[in-house]
Amino acid sequence: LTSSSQSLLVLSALTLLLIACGSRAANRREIELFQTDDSCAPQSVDLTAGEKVTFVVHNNGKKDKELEGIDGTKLEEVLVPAGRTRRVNFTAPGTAGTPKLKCYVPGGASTIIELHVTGPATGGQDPSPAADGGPSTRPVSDSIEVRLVEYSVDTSGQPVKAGAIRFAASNISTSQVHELAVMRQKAEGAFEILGEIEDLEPGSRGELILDLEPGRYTLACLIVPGEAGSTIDHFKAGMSTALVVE
Ligand SMILES: [Cu+2]
Repeated sequence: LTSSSQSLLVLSALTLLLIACGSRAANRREIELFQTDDSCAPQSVDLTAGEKVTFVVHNNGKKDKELEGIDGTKLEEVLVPAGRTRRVNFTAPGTAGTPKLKCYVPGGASTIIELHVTGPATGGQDPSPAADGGPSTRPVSDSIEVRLVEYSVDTSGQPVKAGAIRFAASNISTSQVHELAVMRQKAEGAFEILGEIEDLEPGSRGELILDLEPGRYTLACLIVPGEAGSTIDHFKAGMSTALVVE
C-alpha cells in the first residue's frame, strides 16, 4: 500500500468509529450537571418513567466531588476529580416519583438533586436499601465493631491489622437512618471514600470488607439534609472518628 492509501484506510476506520459512537449515544438523552466546591446545578431534573439518560458531570471546582443515588435511588457512586468530567448512565424508575441524588464533597458541602419522574403512577418507588451485608468468603485480617448513633461514630479506639478488614456497623439509633463511610484524607485535605455501608435503618446492621494499608483513616456518617429524612449534616454534627490501621 502507498502511504496515501494507508491514511485513507485509517480515515475510513476513524469515520466508522465515529458513526458507531454517535449512534450509540443517540439512544440516551444527555443531562449536564455542573459542580462547584459549594453546590451542584441544576437541583431539579425532569425525567419520564423508564427513561435512559447519561449524566455528564462537570466538576468546575477545586475539590473532588461525589455523585450518588440516595434513599434507594439506583445510581452507582461516581467520583469526579476537580476540573474533570465524568459520564454516568442512569435509568429512571418505571413509576412516577422523586428519586434523589446527592452531589457532595465528602465531609463538605452537599446538594440534593431531585429527579422528577413522570409516567404511569402505580405506587411509589421501591425503597429497598442498598446496604451491604451477608457473609464474605475472603480471609479477614481483622474486624472492627462500629456503633452509629446521633451524633457520633463509636469504636473501641484500638488500631486494627492491615489487610482485609471487616467493618461491622450497628445503627443503635431508635429513630434515624445512618451510614458508615470509610475514608482516607488526601495530602490536600480532601476525603476520599474507600467504601460505604449505606442506608442503615434504626436498629439494623451492615457489613463491609475493605483491603486497607497501614495508615490513618476516618470513619464517618455522611447523611446530609434532605437525605433519609434528615434535616442536619451528620458529619458536621460530629459523626466521625479516626481509625489507625497498622
Ligand atoms: Cu448519621
